[in-house]
Amino acid sequence: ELRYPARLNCAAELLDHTDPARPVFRTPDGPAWTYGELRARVDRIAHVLTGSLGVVPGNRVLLRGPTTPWLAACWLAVLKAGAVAVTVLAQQRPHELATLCQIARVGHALCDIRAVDDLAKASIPGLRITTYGGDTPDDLLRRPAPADPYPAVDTAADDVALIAFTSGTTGRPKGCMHFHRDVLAIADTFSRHVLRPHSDDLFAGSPPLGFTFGLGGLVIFPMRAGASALLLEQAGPRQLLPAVAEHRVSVLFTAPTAYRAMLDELDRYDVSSLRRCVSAGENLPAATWRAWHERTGLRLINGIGATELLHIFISAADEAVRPGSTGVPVPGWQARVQDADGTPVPDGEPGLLAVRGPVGCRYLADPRQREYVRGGWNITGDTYVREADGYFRYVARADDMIISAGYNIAGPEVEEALLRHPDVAETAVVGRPDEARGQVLVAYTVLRAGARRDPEALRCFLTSELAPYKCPREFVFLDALPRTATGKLQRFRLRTDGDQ
Ligand code: 3SK
Repeated sequence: ELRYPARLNCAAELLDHTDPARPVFRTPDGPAWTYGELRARVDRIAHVLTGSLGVVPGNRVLLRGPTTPWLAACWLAVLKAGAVAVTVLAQQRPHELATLCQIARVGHALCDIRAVDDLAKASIPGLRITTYGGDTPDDLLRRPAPADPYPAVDTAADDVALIAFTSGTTGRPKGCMHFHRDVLAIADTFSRHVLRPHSDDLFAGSPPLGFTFGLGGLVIFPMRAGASALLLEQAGPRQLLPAVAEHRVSVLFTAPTAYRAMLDELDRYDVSSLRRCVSAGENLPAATWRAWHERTGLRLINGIGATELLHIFISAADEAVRPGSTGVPVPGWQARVQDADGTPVPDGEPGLLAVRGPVGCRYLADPRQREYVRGGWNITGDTYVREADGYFRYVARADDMIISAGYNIAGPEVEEALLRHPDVAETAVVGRPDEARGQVLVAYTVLRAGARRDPEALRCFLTSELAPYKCPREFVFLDALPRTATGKLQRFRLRTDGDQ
């Protein structure tokens, strides 16, 4: 069981336990920041925040900008000053930002000068915006501030440290509150027991810091281990491989689609520095796991996480990895599969995934809290099967089961089979209403460069892989699948306006 002192400031914990001369953040072009330099910069920002900007403990401070050491420093400074960091994504547009600020009652914003236009356009009443990275005297980094260390505010372990928004594939976004102890708990469970980082590891990855997958993987986990991170503003599959090769990245965080996309370019880069590759954000198809293993010799670490629970709670590494399965509950977490009434279902049968552990869902003033937390369990909205030996296998999002002519079909199973075809880069299989069958399957597919759009070839391939009733009625070819800003597939858009 994890035990933390009753008074705890997680930013101070992350900053104060590593040799100040060790590197913490680097970027592709600038010199590395050491832990000592980071601490001095965080302290300076915290002085400005609580001095001229008038922030007091408990105030909510929005953070917005590309993935840079300065964004990470602002996040740490807000927490060190006892305020609450409200993390958002750079892609969010003015009307979305206005909604998030209203839900989280944000009073201050620290914003990269390059990302300020949309925030200013949102015209949020009462919001005081301070930019960083610019050259005006009122820029956060140019304001006068004492050079003394900033004593961390004496927060309680269960004071709110951050509010992260669910990406919301549908509906109004939900703000998830997380405590100071939660920040350490994700490092002391998933990172410590599954990832097992070394202090000389270099982390990198694609998820932005506004997505807790990225905040954990690029700031919290490396800092908790006294390691360092390469922060990339552009971190698509095309940028990741050269960055891994050039900087000798050892721990990589990205989504299944990026691993699949990187396969095409793998031969051009030396990725021998990689030790750990984490895949989360979406289900990892076994075909992608096998292809990555074949080409790199590395066993991808699959994981399921949620913004509500801050990070990954089911996973497996090394020899414990089983392709096609997510893994087992991370030490410190419990998981089970239950029916809609909360009764556990037998092993081998599909049901709702329910988890509990050191971090829980706490929506900010949202009645949907009652749907997510039932009987002390967090109901993630995923359909899973627990195998007899305790492994958890993903079936589908609970609302993504397709019922066709009386058959229950999980779209991801058909997708998994289609991904075994060499021409298929990405695919999403959804149900379309049909008078005779209730629903029929439609496969939206992105082909690899140069491949021919040949629905008959795909149909023929699938009939050798799956029972005929699981074969899509229609194949639609797209240049890209619709995704949220955090990269999650928006199936509802395919169901409603798939012929866009
Ligand atoms: O939402 C997710 O999929 C996720 C995955 C890993 C870690 C954190 C999150 C929010």
